[in-house]
Amino acid sequence: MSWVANAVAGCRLKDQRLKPRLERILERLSAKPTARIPAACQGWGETQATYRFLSNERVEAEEILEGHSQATIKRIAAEPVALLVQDTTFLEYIKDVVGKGVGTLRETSREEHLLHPSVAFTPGRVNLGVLTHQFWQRPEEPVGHLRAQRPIAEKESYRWLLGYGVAGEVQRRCPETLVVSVADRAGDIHEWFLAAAQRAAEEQAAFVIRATCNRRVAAQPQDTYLWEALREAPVLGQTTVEVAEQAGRTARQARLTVRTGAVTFNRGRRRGGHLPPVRVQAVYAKEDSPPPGEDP
Ligand SMILES: [Mn+2]
Repeated sequence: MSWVANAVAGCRLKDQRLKPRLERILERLSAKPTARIPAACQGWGETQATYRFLSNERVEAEEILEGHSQATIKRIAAEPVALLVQDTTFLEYIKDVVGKGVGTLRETSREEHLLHPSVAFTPGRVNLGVLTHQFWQRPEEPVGHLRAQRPIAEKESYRWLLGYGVAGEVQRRCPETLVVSVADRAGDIHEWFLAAAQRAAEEQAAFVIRATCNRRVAAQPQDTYLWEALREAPVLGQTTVEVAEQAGRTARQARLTVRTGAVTFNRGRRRGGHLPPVRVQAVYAKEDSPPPGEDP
């Protein structure tokens, strides 16, 4: 079976007659992923049919993704390690507000949507597929100090917890695979560590989250900070990474020393109380001898 047929087989569309259409659309768009719909489709009839499908009120995004997600979970189950990478991407639609035929006047409205998918990869960077997506529009942003007071569920950081929940569900369904939820600095939130610690063992996915701040950690004889605590931690080994060129920096290979240690993050302050302290395994990678004049 082709991957497209495989991805559509598990879809439960309300109108099952639409499945061949979905299969055709996936074939066309995956063959030319950067093309506009008319350029990806073959002929005007097919283009119109695609637009009809996409504007069909009875077809939900979840229903389209479901079959592909099921197929992705099967691929994950066959791997020893799967990385479930989540991140937020911004989709911007510019619409002409003024109709055609009114001269050169051009007025546009901007509509921004946020998309937060979980995509599965092998450690060798083979894409295994998309698991879930969260799609939303930002409500009017309250001013800064009000924003900090909102409970986590109302904040966008809640997306990361939902993403970790997805990883836990995949772990439960793929007990032979080490499932690792991966996030950039936006995922460094105390609630995530607590959620991980509180989950039942069979759905406790591992996680790798880039640290965003130098948190206070519990230590004897007195508390210290994360970077300080890890500077003396046991060395796991050395690794080399490619450092990309940037303004004021030439590309180079950086030799990193990797250390690891268990640390306890102190309780987190939140409106109406504190979150309990939580113990995590921290990994510290540092370039020991950067070229003269360069930051490590
Ligand atoms: Mn990001």
